[in-house]
Amino acid sequence: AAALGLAVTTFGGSATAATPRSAYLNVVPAPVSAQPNAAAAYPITANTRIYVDPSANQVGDYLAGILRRSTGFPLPITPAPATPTDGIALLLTGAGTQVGAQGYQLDASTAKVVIRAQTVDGLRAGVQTLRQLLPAKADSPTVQSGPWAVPGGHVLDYPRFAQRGAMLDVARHFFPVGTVKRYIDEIALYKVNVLHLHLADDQGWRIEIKSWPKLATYGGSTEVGGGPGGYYTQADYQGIVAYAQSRGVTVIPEIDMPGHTNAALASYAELNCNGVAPPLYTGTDVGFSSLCISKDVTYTFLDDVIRELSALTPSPYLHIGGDEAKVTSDPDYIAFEQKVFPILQKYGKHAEGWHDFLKANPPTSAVPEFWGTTNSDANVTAAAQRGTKILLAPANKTYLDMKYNSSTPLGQNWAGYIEVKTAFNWNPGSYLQGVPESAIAGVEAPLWSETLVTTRDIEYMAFPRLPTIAELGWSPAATHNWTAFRARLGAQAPRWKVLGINYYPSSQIVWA
Ligand code: TNX
Repeated sequence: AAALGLAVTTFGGSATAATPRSAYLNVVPAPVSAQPNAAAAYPITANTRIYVDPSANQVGDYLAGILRRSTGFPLPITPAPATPTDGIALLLTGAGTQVGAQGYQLDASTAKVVIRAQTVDGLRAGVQTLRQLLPAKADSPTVQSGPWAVPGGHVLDYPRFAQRGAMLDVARHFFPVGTVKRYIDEIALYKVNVLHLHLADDQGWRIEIKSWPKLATYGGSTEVGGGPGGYYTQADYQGIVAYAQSRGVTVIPEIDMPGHTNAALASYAELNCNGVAPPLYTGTDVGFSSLCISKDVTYTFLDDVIRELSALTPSPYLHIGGDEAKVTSDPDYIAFEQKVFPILQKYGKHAEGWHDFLKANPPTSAVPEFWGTTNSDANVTAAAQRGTKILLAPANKTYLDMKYNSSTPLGQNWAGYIEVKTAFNWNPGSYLQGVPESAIAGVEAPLWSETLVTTRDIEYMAFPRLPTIAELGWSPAATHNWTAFRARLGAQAPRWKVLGINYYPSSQIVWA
């Protein structure tokens, strides 16, 4: 056991039974390194100030917003002096170069808490760690009684992979803006930095396109099961993008093509090869629709959609789907993608797409999202060898819509059952044959919504697997240890209860 008061910790180690487990050992995702100092603690009080480097004011506002609600303290935000001697300081100076573009260091002593980073995103990551060091009630939406001790210690932390993503399918069932924002808050807590929004599929088109208005007003007017559906106005979408940005999350929008397009085909007869619009679709089949590859209007349409969506999207990436084009021949598929890649380029965007699109030879900068269920794919390996970065979303590990087991009331099972241990026990750095860790852009957890209707449904499937995939994307491989993780993850439950997050109480996890 570590000497009293100062422990150098690794996350594979076990805590002694006599001492309560330090909050530093329970942070998810596991930091690169964390050293609790049990002799010190910083008490947040009615006099605490939040000092912020002025260019990071938004991060100060975010932290203050959370802590004012639960503590009832004023927590004024003040421009940071060069060397703060009290309070909670968020500084863009003095971080070691190891923290890189997304990392941070955190020091909590009796006098103060200091988070240092090289970027605003790094400070955001540090603030999420600070939240987890505080008692769960610090996340309460109503005023609670203290004390509010930040336990003493030091953290040095930065991500293993640059991209940690969550995908939400708002096409099969539409989710209102408030639900999407809530999900953004939930993923940000685990340092997930990309929200991939699946905005169009057979069952619904969910984003207003001014030059093709019926896409949203008609194509968005239903959903799986025949409900009323819905869509985001461009203002709604910009609100989502800005909200995400304020939490360090980049939105990558997806318009799936050439398949998964029934909602568009139903909205405009001229997009169909036979000139006849099919009816709207409210079932759950896949692979039956295709844009008309041979018609010029198809590419006028896509130019308009990509132009409008690009203008609304700060991210350099647009996701163009490309999966399950089962009624499109390979030559047609390739001809189609070869016309779409230049449109993206024209609007200054790189393509992200389901890895199926590799058969059409996308530019090296395009990012294939691997969703297969085996650990080898010749096209993905060849692309990685050409210098393309791969996003990993293996369906049998990361799909949050797969059932946990045969009695899970929601979800599907075509890629198998995914209990928490299954989601945890794989190594993104060596998962795909012939794809080295250096070729991995990151990891994403997709949540398809054929069976999901409410916020509670979303949360039940995402928790606790979303934090699990976030851990694989952020934490160093050296911290990967199931025995330690099942306790560390379980220690998150009190916070989920405070936040009202619904979750699956897996018997594999040691719940706090
Ligand atoms: C496959 S994964 C799909 C989606 C479905 C999902 C259901 C992928 C790229 N395509 O269209 O919603 O399975 O699990």
